[in-house]
Order: sequence, then C-alpha cells, then structure tokens
Amino acid sequence: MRNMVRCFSVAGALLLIGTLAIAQGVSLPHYEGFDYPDQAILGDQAGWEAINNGDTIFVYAGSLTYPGYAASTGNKIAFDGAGKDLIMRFDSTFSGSMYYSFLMRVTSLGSLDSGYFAAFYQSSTSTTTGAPIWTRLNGTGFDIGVSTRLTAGTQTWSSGYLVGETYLIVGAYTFVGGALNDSGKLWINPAPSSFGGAEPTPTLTSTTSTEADLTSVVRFFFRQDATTKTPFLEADELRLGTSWADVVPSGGSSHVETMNNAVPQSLQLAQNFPNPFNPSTTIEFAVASTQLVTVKVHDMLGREVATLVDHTLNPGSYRTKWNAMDNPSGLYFYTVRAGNETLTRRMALVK
Ligand SMILES: [Ca+2]
Ligand SMILES: [Ca+2]
Repeated sequence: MRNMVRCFSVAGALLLIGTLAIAQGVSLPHYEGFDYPDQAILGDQAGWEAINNGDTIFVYAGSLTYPGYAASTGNKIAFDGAGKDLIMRFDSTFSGSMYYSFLMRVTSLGSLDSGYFAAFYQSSTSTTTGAPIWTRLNGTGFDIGVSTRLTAGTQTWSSGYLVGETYLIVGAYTFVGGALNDSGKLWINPAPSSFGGAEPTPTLTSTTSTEADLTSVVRFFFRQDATTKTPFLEADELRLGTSWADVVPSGGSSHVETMNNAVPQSLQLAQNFPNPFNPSTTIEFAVASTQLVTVKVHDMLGREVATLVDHTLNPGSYRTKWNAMDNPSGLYFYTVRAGNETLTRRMALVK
C-alpha cells in the first residue's frame, strides 16, 4: 500500500512537471497567423520572446497567400537586418523530425551577401542551431539554402528565386541514431498534392556537418542579422509540428490555434462567433487531458462537410475557423470529440 501511495505521488509530481513544461511553451502542432494589429510588436505577443538588441520585428497589415494553400488569417510580419531575434518555444522533440513551415516574400535584397534568418534551437538556453534556412544573392534574384548545423560551406543551395514572389517554405531537422549524421531538409513550393498528405522528396537535403548533432529541438526563431546577412522579407502562416501534415495542411482545411494553457475540468465547446455567419466563423473549445481531438462539421442531413481539427492536443484552450465559402446557406452542426466525450452545437450560415 505504501509503495502504491509513493507510486501515485511520483506520478503526481511527474504530472506537475509536465504541466509546468507545457506552460512555458506552445503545444504542438502550433499555428501562428500573425493575427495581431498592424504595427504590433511581435515580442509582446503570447509565445514570443525577443533577444539581442536593435529594431524589433513588427506586424504589418495584410497577409501572404499561396495558391491552393489554406487561407491566411490576420496580418504578417516583416524584418531585415541588424535587430532583435524573435523566438518561440515549444514541446521538446528528441527523435524523428521537427518541422517548420511559413510563407516567405523577399521584398529587397539590399546588400545581402549570404546568411541565415530562421532555424531551430537545441534547448531553452542553448543557441546551438538546427536546419537553418539561408539566402544569398544570385544576379537580380537569390538562392535558398539549408544546412544541418551552421558549419560554413555545408549548405546545399537551390537557384532561381525572385524578389516579390511568395514562396511556401518547409524546413525539418531529422534525428538519426549515431553521431554527425542528422540532416537538415528544405522544401520550396511543395506540390499541392502533398498538402495534408505524404511527405514528398525534399528540394534540398544537408547531411554534412562537422558539428555535433542536436540533442533535442525546442525553439524556433526568426533572426535579424546584418543587412549583408538577412534580406528584407515578409513572413506569414508559421506552423510548427512533428509531421508533414502538421505544417502543410490540406488546401481547404482550417487550423488549430492555441489560446492559452488554462485547463478545464472537462471537455468544453463554446458557441461559434459570429453566428449567423458568412462565410467564416470561429469555434473555440478546451480539452482537459491529452487526447486525439477532432472538430467536424455536419449538415442537416448528417453528412460530414468539413474536418477542422484532427490532432493530438495537450490540455488547454484552442480556436479554429471554418470557412464555408463553398457551402450553401443552412443550419450546420459542429462537434468536438476527445476520447469518448463529444459535444455538439448548432450554427447558421446565411449567404
Ligand atoms: Ca497572416
Ligand atoms: Ca545523429
């Protein structure tokens, strides 16, 4: 009996440590639409932390969009050289692959020579870097590169990218058993057929490094180096996750956004807003334990018309959106399911 009590108290302590760890970073998968006011300071927003000195990274009006990709929300960010780095911490990943994706539009190359502007960090304190994305001048355009770590000369490069074009970028750091053999991967404009599906062959893979492999991946950052290192660029639709489908969702699908880590007693589902709506509406829900969570929409005949969420989520509060642009007016039902629990509410699409 005493052993059992001790066992439970150890479990309780582990649960507490787990909860504290979650509270210090965002849960995966994570979506950031930069849904903040024009001129907001990114470092002031939940989940973001600024380091170093100089100008900060601001939010600017308007979204970046990409053909066939899930619709953007909110605004975007823009930055160049010589300023603060903005960092987002998340659940630690020790094996498999950790992915980032974002939309990127270079607005000016300035005096860009060669440098990196986004990557992963190994721990909550270490700036040991994984899978950085590089840019360098090439005529009137630029090349995009990736390396496993930061060793000079180990990048692999792809050519032919232009100022003013929006590119869908996916990066990954892949852990491989053994030393000096992990890889940095980069996909540039992956085919729409891969959205929400199987991982395609990377555009670039770097396996060459003379630096030690990372022991974990726990932070993502956007980096403003000197203007010779970082182009003037806009970024939007940042996603972090442990699978391809986490960070490259299917074209029509929506996303799930972490609101906060307040944990309810049981599963909760709020009334959507606005309601009635045309054509998009927001649905908020909260989960009490780590579960596979789905949010689905059905029409009045009980036919499933959309899957908005299909992810394993940690305890906390979340928000998703349904864009019903392609659906007729009428009453719809949305259902959140977590384990054996389900909750359903009604909403009205009025066109
Ligand atoms: Ca946006
Ligand atoms: Ca390794």
